[in-house]
Amino acid sequence: MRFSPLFTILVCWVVLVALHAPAAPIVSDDWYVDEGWDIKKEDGTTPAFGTHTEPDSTLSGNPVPALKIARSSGSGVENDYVYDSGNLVGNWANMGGSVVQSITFDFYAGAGGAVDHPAGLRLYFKAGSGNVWYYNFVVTDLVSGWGSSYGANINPTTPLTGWWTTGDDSLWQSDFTNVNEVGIWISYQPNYANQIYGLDNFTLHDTPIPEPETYLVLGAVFLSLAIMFRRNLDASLAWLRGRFRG
Ligand SMILES: [Ca+2]
Repeated sequence: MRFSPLFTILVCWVVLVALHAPAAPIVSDDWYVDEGWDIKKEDGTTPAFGTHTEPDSTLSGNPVPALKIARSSGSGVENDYVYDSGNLVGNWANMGGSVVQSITFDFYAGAGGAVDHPAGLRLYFKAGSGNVWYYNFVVTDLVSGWGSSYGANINPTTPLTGWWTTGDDSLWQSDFTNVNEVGIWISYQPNYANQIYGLDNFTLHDTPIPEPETYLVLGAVFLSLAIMFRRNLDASLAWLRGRFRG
């Protein structure tokens, strides 16, 4: 089977674009200004164990500035919520109405000590019903310093794998349209002082983030196409070179 050089180039381009298509952001907090986030203990009381500073330019971020979370002393297991509630209007509060499909964020792990990651990290949202929904991250997967595009897929009609609540899990669909808080739950390293963490580009998207399996499938498809089109591709590149040469 032979395809024209232009057709081959077009197919390769479409595949490459599909591989790199980013999720479209609905809302994104980048801390270029104070985004109005807050911090509290896991039981809801304040002051929290840690402090938050926004915007903070000492952590860099992508780009500068970001939100800084600091824990100056440590005594046993301590958990805080770092969250947005005051600015939950429109798309933030009604994630079902705006059809949120995923949430991603950049996270800075700078605990110091033996490892830089926190003892625990979850994405969470709290609904008007009182339900708190969590998505756990494997903290050993977090890179030291800034790591980008951590996140989870989320769906307005069905709780996706990974999301859980200790409350009534039949309320997912209605909880999704009545969000009071959204943010991260962080568990500090026990008994370790001067821990620094950070948050940037906390974003709600209208498309899912690709799972690693999706990349594998896309990779396999691309490889098959590459093998199929190899001869055509060689011809296409020669054709292109010829065009530019002359
Ligand atoms: Ca930023």
